[in-house]
Amino acid sequence: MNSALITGITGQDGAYLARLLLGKGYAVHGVIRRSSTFNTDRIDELYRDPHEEGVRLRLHYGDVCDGTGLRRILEKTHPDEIYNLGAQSHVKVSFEQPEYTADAVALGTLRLLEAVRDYCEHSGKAVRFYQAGSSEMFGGAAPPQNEQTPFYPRSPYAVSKTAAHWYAVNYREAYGLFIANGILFNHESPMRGETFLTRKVTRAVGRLKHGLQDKVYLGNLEARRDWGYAGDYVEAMWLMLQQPAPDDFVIATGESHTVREFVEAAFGCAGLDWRKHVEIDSRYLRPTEVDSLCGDSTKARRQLGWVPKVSFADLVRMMVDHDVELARRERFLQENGFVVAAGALR
Ligand code: NAP
Ligand code: G4F
Repeated sequence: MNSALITGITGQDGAYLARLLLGKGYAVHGVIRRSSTFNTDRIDELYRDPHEEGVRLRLHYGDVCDGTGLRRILEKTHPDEIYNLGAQSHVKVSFEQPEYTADAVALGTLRLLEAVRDYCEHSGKAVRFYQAGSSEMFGGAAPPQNEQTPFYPRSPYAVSKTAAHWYAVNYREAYGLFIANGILFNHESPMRGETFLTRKVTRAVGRLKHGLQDKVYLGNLEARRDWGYAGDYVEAMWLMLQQPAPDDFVIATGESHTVREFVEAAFGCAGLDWRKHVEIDSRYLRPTEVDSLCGDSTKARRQLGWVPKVSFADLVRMMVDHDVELARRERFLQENGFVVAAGALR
């Protein structure tokens, strides 16, 4: 049985990837952070009591800021494939916590690569490694962006992801490790974190529809993003590790929309007029913005045979339908005297 180790398994992509790999018959090991509240909502559906027979999903406490712990997890789990998804992944937050972002995103990757380098050497095992790179690394470079486009990072997050990318390239060249860098453009889903633009908007649409709020405050409406569906993107991660040789790939739909267009589409799905409910709050603006991302994934389409299946319109509809239903339940509980904690209904 193939086995995979996922850092960031409790995040959006970790949850979709774990589901994909379990479906393919893998044993899946996930690294989770100790937290004073439960942080496993997204994978609860996949989780079974480890005392049961034949359990294939196991969770291990760890943190990409703790190299010793990462080494111990490698020794315990003996993975064939590692997916390094763990990160402080919010661009705006990275301006407020640049040092921590660098520690988790750039140094976190370096710590894991160092552990893998030593593990491969002493075990003789050829572990395959996926590094979660980002289109934010292109930042200020003009679209369309592909594997040849020079990086121009515009946030502490993007600078850290760029460092992680180059660490990965260096470890591939220096030590002959199988390391693939995915350069993924924005990908979303009903499991997207609630403070990213798409989910913030679709959550607001659901709550507006059910009379639970009246306004939503946003920042820059003119930025363009190439938004795809997370379920499609984790397939690309897996495909990268099934190739005969490691390489780097841009994963994108090739279609971009402004934030304003996303907002219009999402409100439209619920029959609402966004102009009546959206207000601008400068606190959501970034000191340096990435104005326009639109990916050219020709290489992935040719070499991996990867194509995105979910269109922009279907993605917006999927997220709005999910969040309108979520808000309906929240309203029902409120009307029946329950106090509903944010996230409890996810
Ligand atoms: P996400 O939902 O924010 O999930 C991030 C995951 O990393 C969570 O499981 C989080 O744990 C974990 N994490 C955070 N800090 C950690 C630390 N110090 N040690 C160990 N784990 C830590 O992000 P995502 O959207 O799934 O993205 C997955 C990866 O792809 C990230 O590296 C992100 O930067 C990158 N990426 C995302 C996109 C996108 O559009 N989604 C595009 C390009 C690249 P908690 O649950 O405990 O917080
Ligand atoms: O949803 P966002 O916060 O995503 P962003 O900054 O593009 O980053 C995401 O995608 C990257 C891949 O390109 C990942 F690497 C990264 O981890 C993350 O998943 O913002 C999208 C756009 C930005 O231009 C932002 O300025 O929406 C704009 N925006 C406008 N109002 C807002 C808001 N973004 C957020 N989060 N909240 C707002 O109120």
